[in-house]
Amino acid sequence: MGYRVVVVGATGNVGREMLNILAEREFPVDEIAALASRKSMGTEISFGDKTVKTKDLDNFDFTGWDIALFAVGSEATKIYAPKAAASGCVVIDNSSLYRYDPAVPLIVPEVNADAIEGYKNKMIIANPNCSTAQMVVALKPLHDRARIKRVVVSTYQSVSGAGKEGIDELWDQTKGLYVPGQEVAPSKFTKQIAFNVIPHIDVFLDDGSTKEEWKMVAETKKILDKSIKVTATCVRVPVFVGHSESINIEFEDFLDEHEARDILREAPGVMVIDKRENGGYITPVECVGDYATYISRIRQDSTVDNGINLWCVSDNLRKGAALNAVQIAEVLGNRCLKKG
Ligand code: 2RA
Repeated sequence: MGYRVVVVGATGNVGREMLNILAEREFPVDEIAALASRKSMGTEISFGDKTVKTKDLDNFDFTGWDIALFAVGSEATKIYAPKAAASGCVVIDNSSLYRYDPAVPLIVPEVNADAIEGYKNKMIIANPNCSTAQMVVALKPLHDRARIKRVVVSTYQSVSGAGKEGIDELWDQTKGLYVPGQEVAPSKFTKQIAFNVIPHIDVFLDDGSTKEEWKMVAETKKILDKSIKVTATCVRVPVFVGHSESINIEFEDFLDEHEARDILREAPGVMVIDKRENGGYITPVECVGDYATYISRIRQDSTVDNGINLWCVSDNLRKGAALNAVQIAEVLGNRCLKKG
């Protein structure tokens, strides 16, 4: 006996990855429904070795369906997630709409799976921002050992975080720089992204930070520990898939870099690639399509009493979105929606 699973936003990058990962991990699916806007209705999408045709989200009845993985923006989520939840279908939402709602659990299974019991409040579970997910996977095992006081993170976020349009803009601009007459002005991003970096993701807030940076602070506190001080600088870089992060961590207690490396090697969801030699570290092009949160460059920060620096890379469409959502569904199924 399996589950009747809906993927909402099946034609987008994250929606397609949700279907791929449900099949890869052999999630027990009795029936799958791939939903998209009316204009995309009938689009054939891969689901393992099968294909499914998209149905119209607007007319879909969620009654009798067990789990709905949402991969659409907050506006559409605001309309359809309550409909699904009211029909008794548990929503796992990748948008930011419900992440900061105290009644809605915000889950990274390797970090706070126990909080999933809160799904009963609204029949909704929130998936974190991609840049948060990989970071808390890295922080959790170290926090358990030496209690983190403060985190300073700089991100190097790929253009796929901005959707298909972000990917297209990098491709078209890069091509345009080499093919006369095909120059492409910035449209999705505020400045040229090809061969450039942009220290601005999402909107600016009154304190001078961006909403993307605020998300990393707020979500780390909700998922891991509200006492941890977090400051972030989120930067868009000309990489198609794979977010990278330089993370500086200050602990309550001293943690030796060798012990930190050993702890991370054993941590769930983590792969350590850390040799002090050419190529002894992870780069984003190497993480694409993987499940792991990769960690490299683990070293003492001798400028403070109890500091560690590290480099963290993960596929933002997978651990940063679709994989984490499917892992939440696995925990939900195993702990809360037991089938005969
Ligand atoms: C980005 N984290 O990278 C945001 C949303 N996916 O653009």
